[in-house]
Amino acid sequence: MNHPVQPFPADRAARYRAAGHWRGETFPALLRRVADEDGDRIAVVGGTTRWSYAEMAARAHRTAAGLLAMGLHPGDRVLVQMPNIPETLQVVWALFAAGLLPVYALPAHRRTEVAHFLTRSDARAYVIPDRADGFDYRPLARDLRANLSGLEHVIVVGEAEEFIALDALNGDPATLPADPDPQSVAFLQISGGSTGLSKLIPRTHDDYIYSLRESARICGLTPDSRYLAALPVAHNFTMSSPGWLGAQYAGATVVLAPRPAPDVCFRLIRDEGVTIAALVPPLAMLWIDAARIMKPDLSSLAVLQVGGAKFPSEAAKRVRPALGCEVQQVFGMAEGLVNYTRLGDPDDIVTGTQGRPISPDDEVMITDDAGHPVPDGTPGNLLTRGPYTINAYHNDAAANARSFTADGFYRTGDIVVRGPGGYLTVQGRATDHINRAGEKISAEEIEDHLLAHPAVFDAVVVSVPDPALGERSCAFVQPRGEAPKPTAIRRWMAEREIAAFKIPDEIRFVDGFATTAVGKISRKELRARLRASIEELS
Ligand code: J2J
Repeated sequence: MNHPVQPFPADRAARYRAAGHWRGETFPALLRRVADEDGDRIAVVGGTTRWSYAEMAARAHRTAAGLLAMGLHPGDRVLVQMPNIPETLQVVWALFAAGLLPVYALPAHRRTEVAHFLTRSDARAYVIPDRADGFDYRPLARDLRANLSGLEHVIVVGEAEEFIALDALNGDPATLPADPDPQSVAFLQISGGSTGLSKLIPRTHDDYIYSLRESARICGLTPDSRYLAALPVAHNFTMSSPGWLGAQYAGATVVLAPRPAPDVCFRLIRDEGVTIAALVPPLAMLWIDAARIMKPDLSSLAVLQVGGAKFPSEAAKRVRPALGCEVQQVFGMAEGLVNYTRLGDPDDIVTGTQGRPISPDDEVMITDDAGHPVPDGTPGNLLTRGPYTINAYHNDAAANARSFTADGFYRTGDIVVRGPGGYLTVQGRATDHINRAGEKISAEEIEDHLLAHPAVFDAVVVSVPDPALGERSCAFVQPRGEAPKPTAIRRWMAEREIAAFKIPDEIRFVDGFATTAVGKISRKELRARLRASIEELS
């Protein structure tokens, strides 16, 4: 079996410890600490449920012991595909307490992605809700368990049918294992997937908890803060920047929104006294527009964080007038590096940049395509290395060869400019993915699906600017003979059981793709030309 490892070179690890970044904290110890220090405070609110830290921890500890009693062993991986409900936090903390490694899938993922995550991570168990957002996860789990030999256990929150109900996992916390090595891998997060299927990102206790602690500090969280999780809790932004984990690190209250819609969230902000919320740009713009009409009481809201995709500065300027709160831009990635504009920064920084790194030990290198550093003020490729950025993906030699330099810098694929004070402005990206309202879609992955269609001879997928989504996906399809109807292609893709957000927003048929005298041009260049052709037309 392939155990996740996160090899920080010894010299850098020693430096991060000496600097006090890595303090040997682990998730199981963190849960005990918050239960101890903040026991009576409300840890999480969701629907009609409110759990204190003591209650959340007690539940997590009993579940953890139940998971081990079922035959799982510390170090085993467990795929978690859960919506924004308190039980999700219970499950994640339980996995940590049991020394099991959560692997996170988004609720929108379907069979294709889930099977990939299960296989890549060698997960032995899969945690799902019975139903969420109109989708029944049990038939999916049934199918996967019948077809993937490594998947032994399915745990269901709600009506379990033949599976194990979360509530039935009730063990003796005295049986829980000793705390893990702080430098060991705590969980696997999923990558945005710029080439092919998502890669798995191994994060350690030491590195992630450092980013949580600093994120909570930078975002001004105290035990009196109330963090609204409006985006899916499995997303790295919602989890860690500062996210619900950062909020709980600080002993604050996490308020879970079932959906990010303005009516739902405005009500929660008012009723629960939410102080900080995090959104992707299209939702922030939706909230701004809705607030004009709905005139909600958002007086408790001090900070709106916006990240996951570029927030246009004109939109950033509208946040305070419309919502009455400060805006904080967040430019992060599940692989590590997170940048924040700081609370109280001047307006031009807050509206015009995507922030600066968390850590003085985040090494930021901006290069031209030949790999030579460019001066500040000049756009270039962002590479980074530091105390909470991974050094390798889990079990993926090809991706590692592509994504990391010999001395351990991660190639983010983003094109940025560094300005005064180390603030970064995102200019674009070098990789071919579509950032659709913060959801990253690999062009290559979608092209591969399209090429499997019998009536498709060739296909090229590109991103197109979109007023509502930031970017939408457009598939150029060269048919084999008569072109099928776009709706037929879309339906066919949905039947391939992929996340709905990956189905092309637009399908255009072409007679063929450009070739040059020396043969076929690269797909990268082809995508660039097709993108340009759309921009010319619009
Ligand atoms: C432009 N592009 C951005 C921004 C991310 C905090 C916040 C976001 C993520 C995230 C995260 C951007 N402006 N403000 O994990 O902890 C694009 C970049 C980046 C990629 C990473 C966090 N914020 N992006 O979005 O792993 O292209 O993480 O490399 O999903 O999103 O995507 P992801």
